[in-house]
Amino acid sequence: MEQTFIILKPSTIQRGLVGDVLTRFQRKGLIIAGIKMMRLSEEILKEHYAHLVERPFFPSLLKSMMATPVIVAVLRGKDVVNVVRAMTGATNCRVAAPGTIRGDFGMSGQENIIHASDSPENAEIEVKRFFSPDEIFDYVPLTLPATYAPDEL
Ligand code: IDP
Ligand code: MG
Repeated sequence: MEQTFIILKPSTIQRGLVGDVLTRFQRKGLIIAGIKMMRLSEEILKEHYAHLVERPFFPSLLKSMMATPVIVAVLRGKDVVNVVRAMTGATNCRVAAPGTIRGDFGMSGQENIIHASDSPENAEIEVKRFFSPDEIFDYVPLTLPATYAPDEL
């Protein structure tokens, strides 16, 4: 089954929203294949946000992402990359649709609660960037046959 990678950003830790955000993914029927707390280094952030390093807001983004440890997780499910991006919502929380995580929990463009991989290719790269193979678990939740039709599995 497809995997995606998420970061619960420092603003989410600071504001006590970790449970609320994770609950949404669990209620949706996604499998948590890996989860841990870690501090992000400048080095890993420059790699992860390579597409933004030249932007004027990058120093502020770096500082924000290093303000506290973060929670990183690998979620598994059918078409999970697109499902999680849709649940995440637009980058700026003030524009993100109500019902999305950013739309419901935030007010900022930078402090926008969560990172989620934007393509299956990037998801694979990001999972490898933040997790070692022994930190990701293969198991079949008992709820799986009630979550999908047989031909979807
Ligand atoms: P995404 O997180 O929705 O994929 P990206 O464009 O990849 O959006 O940007 C990565 C992160 O950089 C955003 O989630 C946000 O925290 C931050 N960011 C993006 N654009 C801006 C901006 O214009 N001002 C401040 N922070 C920004
Ligand atoms: Mg992005």
